[in-house]
Amino acid sequence: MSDKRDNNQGPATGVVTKVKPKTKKPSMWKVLLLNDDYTPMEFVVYVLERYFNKNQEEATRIMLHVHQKGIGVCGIFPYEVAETKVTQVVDVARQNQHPLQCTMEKES
Ligand code: TYC
Repeated sequence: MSDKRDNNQGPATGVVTKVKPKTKKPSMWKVLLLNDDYTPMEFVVYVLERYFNKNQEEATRIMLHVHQKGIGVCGIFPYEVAETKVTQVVDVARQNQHPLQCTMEKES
């Protein structure tokens, strides 16, 4: 057994394939305001200015849209931001004894 050939061609080699990292962009959520018959228009405008950084013109436009159509988008945010906005709006409406409702819906 002295004629065994050494077949080792050197260090092991192989093709290194990169696995495509499957990361997804965080999905965005629409924050929606709902119309009701009792919340004053000025209060809705205030909420849009205070919590959604709208100027008076844009806030009024969104408020009137909700007033006329029943529902409207006040902003689109990552999940936790949207959740915080909904909580803030519902809380401030409650504190002021207005029935204003705010909810969120997945955007993409
Ligand atoms: N409909 C209300 C009114 O006539 C105004 C209003 C607008 C209420 C938008 C809620 O999300 C709302 N006073």
